[in-house]
Amino acid sequence: MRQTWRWFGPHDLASVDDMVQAGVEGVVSALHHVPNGVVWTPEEIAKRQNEIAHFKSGAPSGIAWEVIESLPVSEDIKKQKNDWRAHIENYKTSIRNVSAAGLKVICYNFMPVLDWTRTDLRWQVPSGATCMRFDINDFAVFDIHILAREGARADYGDAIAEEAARRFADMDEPTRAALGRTITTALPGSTETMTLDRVREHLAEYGEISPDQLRQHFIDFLEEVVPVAEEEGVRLCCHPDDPPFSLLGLPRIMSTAEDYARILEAVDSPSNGMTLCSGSLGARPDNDLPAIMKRFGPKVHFLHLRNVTRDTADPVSSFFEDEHLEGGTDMVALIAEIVREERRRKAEGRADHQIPMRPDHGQDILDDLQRRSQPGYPTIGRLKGLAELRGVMHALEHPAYGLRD
Ligand code: DNO
Ligand code: MN
Repeated sequence: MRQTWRWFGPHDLASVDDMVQAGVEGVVSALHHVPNGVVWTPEEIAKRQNEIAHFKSGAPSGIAWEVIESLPVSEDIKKQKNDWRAHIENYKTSIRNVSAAGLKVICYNFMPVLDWTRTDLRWQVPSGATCMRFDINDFAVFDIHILAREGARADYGDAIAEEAARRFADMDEPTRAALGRTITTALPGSTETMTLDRVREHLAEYGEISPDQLRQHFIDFLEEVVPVAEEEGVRLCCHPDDPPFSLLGLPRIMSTAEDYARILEAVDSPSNGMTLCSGSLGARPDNDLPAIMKRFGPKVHFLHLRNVTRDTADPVSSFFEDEHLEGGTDMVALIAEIVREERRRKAEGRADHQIPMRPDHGQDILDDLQRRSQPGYPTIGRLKGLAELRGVMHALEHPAYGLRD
């Protein structure tokens, strides 16, 4: 695995110096200030590359921007409305521009309206560390009572709906407003909070779009952009839905192994691949991460490694972001499958035999607790995760003590 780290740019609390000290080999970044649908220009791309290439002192850092996360797919493209055709052309231009700058891995997602969604960004675990949590009951409070979406109650079982009613009654106004803000703040890289009316408008626009139709829109998009990626030697890799189930009645189509199989087969190309995010997919008990790695190995172009612990074994459950080696995913088994895949690629002489991996999120620990980083992206908690994952990787790759098959 190539050890990478997400960096939000010069405003990130972690500096380039910090990344190098953490043992980072390559950087994952994006031009968050460019609106969705707009072309990434060579100038803006070069500027970010230059920021990463230097320490605070101005000396060369020795690390480079290696993975794009994300080149966002606009809502217009997902809905095939308004400017979607122009946005697809812009997407192609951006692929060409980043490729000309040497960037060959592009992560994106196809989640309608909400990207990753949590109900608590600083949930405390017994040690005093904090992490992100998705609580289905709190989400139902928002959906049924705060947003008051028509028909919402029917999307939850009685137990959840009743618990949500109790919780809503117990919450004061500021607590309700804070919950709404947590859920509707477009994360990450942006601090834009959608008003409830804006959320309702979005939902209305998706009203008649079924999961199959959204999947078709996705395939239409890929049929346009994958040939350009192929020409450029660029690997596109779709991030899974997070959490991997429908929210607010919106279609979600990249939540399971079967969802990936359909999309990867529909547009079969080395440039159409997957971002294996163990924390996102792992929030569903029926997603077996080592098996997914084994099944899609050659198409896995980027790895997000983290772990979640679910409250229940139900398909739709509350969960929190646990430590990297704790939780529902057997991380050693998953990394073993990754090492096997990398060995196969190496044997084939593939240049991309090392798959870029980042410790996806981390818990806030030690000084992180005072620093208020971008939720999920504390420096020390992620460094801890990276170090643990690196340890597992070294052990499994060891010529004498590591994996034999
Ligand atoms: C959260 C991230 C996601 C991811 C996008 C990829 O931390 O893993 O927001 O960046 O979904 O497009
Ligand atoms: Mn992820």
